[in-house]
Amino acid sequence: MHFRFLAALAAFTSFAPLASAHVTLVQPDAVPGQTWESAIRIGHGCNSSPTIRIALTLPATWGTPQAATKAGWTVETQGSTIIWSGGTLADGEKGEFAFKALVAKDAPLGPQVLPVIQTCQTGEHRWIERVQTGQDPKEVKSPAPVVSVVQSPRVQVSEPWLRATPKGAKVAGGFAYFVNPAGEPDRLVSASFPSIAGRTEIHEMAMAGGTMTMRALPQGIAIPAHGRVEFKPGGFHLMLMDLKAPLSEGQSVEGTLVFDKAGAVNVKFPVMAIGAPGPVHQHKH
Ligand SMILES: [Cu+2]
Repeated sequence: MHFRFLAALAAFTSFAPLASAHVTLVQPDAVPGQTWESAIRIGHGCNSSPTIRIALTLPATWGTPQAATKAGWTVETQGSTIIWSGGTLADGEKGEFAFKALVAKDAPLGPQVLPVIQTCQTGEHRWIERVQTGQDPKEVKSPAPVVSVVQSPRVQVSEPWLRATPKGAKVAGGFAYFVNPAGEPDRLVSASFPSIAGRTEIHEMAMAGGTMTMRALPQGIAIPAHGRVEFKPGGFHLMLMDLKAPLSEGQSVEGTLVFDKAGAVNVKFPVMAIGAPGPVHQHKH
């Protein structure tokens, strides 16, 4: 089975620093009448007991789901439920379980709850609760993952981070991956961090006459259809300017990224050490 796009997506999203990760979807947007490729991401076991079985139920009106093979696990489908079993995922380990399904042509737009039953060697988690409108998601103990049925899928922002700054610094760098699941290009046009920066620009580093220089991209940057763009030290970055205070490791800063099509996306940027190359490279893969 081919999970071409998802493989690319997962490679860049699997280690995203998720706050109190429960069970989440790698690609949370699905389009009516189109094949939805996603994966559920398991963040932890049950009270330190490893996960040994996962059952995910998709809407009954959608096409029969198909799961990607996963080394060490057996996959079976019962109606619209996919069951992974026979493997072991340690409590502290993050796991992704990929699948795809055809979204019903007449699927109503909006959020759709997907129940997940996670069985561990000892105990289980029933991720079946729905977050009610107006309710703080943090108050819900076992929220089910939610797929958004949308007319066109939006760009996803993964692994956002800001680099800590030395005392007195007036600028800081911001980084993330942008993955565009849509068949149309999108464009990151601007960014802002009103709580800490007077203004923010989109920059690139480029060789000019043998030296690395930085230049502003006032038109922003295109995120190609079914493509991704990586912001990282030494390459594209967000440049936070007129800093109101230094950024220190461990802090987390709210930013807003504005895309042509996806609109304004609010993102929490954790602050990493001054020398940090980024979250991906800290992982021992
Ligand atoms: Cu810059």
